[in-house]
Amino acid sequence: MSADLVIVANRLPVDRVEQPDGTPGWRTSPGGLVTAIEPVMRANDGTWIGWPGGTDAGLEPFEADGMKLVPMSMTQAEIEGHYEGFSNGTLWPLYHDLVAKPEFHREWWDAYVGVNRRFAEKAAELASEGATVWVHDYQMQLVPQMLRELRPDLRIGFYLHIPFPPAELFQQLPWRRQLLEGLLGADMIGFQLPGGAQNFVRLVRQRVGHKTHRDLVYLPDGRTVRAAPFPISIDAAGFESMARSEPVARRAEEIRTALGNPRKVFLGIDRLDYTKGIYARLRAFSELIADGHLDVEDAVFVQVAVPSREQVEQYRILRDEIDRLVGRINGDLGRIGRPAISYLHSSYPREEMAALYRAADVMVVTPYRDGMNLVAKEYVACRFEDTGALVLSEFAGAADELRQAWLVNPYDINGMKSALLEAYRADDKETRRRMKAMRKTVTQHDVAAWADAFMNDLAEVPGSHGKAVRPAKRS
Ligand code: GDG
Repeated sequence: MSADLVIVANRLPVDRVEQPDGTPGWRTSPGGLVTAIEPVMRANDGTWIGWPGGTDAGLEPFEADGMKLVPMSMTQAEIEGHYEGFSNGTLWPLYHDLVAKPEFHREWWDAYVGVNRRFAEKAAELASEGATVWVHDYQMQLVPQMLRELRPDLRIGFYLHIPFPPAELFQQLPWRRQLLEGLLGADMIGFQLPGGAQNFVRLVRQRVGHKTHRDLVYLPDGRTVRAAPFPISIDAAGFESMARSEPVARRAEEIRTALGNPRKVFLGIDRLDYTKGIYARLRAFSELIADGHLDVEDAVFVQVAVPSREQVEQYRILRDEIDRLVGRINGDLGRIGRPAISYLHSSYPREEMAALYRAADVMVVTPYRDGMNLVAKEYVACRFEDTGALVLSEFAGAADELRQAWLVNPYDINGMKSALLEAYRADDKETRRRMKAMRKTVTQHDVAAWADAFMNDLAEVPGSHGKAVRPAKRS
């Protein structure tokens, strides 16, 4: 097996499921990344290397939905050190502006290095002569350099899905230089926003001492590395057509009926993560009820919190805090059959997500820091009648593009209360004007445009290696 395009990501784009006959099988996981990359994968006969979850060893490569997938096993110690530890206990909070305190443990770092090395070796083994390898996200930052050493013929791209922090924060990392050098193994490094790319270039200049000019880094070996923003997006047309479908329309009606047909439905959908600002947003909403600005007969808040990283201590604490807050709010402010907050700790099929987006009048997305936030874009894509209001944190990458949202600072509870109330009270003309503009943005800059832009630019980095893999032709 040898491939002209290899994707390296911590996770495979499939989940392990039990089939009706009890045997194990695979289901494509519904993430936007798969939708984005699938067409490029098909056009170039690509191979995807990643961890399928769990500790099964010796899994064979297989095909799912026409994609060639190569499962990488992880031991329990690697899951704890590399994934839960260094990736989600060190890098995740550090890269999200220290929303939680990152922990630095040398044995976590060692596990991270070991897993990155194994992934790099697998990519080196599978890539054809001059192939393109696209490495994804914070769990894999050492792969570009390790791979470059093994296979100097390759063209290597890296994309970071989360923010890249300012130098002042990044500098805390005991392994800062290794991570920068790891990334510099790539020909091009993509970030969500221009700020992330600038932070990176500045750090490389200061910490590694390479010459830089604008978005280019000049390495002593003659290579040039480009660091540039590529804001990610969604399959906007796919979401819209799902939202327009008859079953989703019916389900949206059912949801509103089940909620007691309130005048307005507020909605939050997030992985249960401390970066997402769920606690503060629910407090802001509940204060509006307690203050008498909203009434539980008129307004309900549906909060979907998708289980996430449940083995990590901080996530367990957060879950308990939110459970308690919701219990207290509903106990204090709810009436029989009218809770203030309808709280769901669960994940749902995509159609159910579309029905929720369709049922919601005010979508509330208030992370303290977020690379992009696809939920905000999905809501916009589903509002094909140009109705509905989006309340969006200034600190989500999506705020750079969705300027017509009601933008808020999630640390400012009073400001958030005002924005929620304004969005609730806004007249049709105002919401329509804003939604129309946002829909234009999301439709034009969809995930296919994102993947094409990345692949095109990677093919054009001056002095890079490898054959160019071109984006898939799209109809
Ligand atoms: C990272 C960055 C960046 C959620 N619950 C369910 C479900 N989802 C889907 C959503 C959306 C995706 O998961 C979540 O994406 P977000 O962007 O909102 O957030 P992260 O998970 O933190 O993603 C982020 C992203 O990577 C992409 O680069 O935007 O900033 O943190 O697509 O719809 N999907 C289904 N059931 C659920 O219950 N089917």
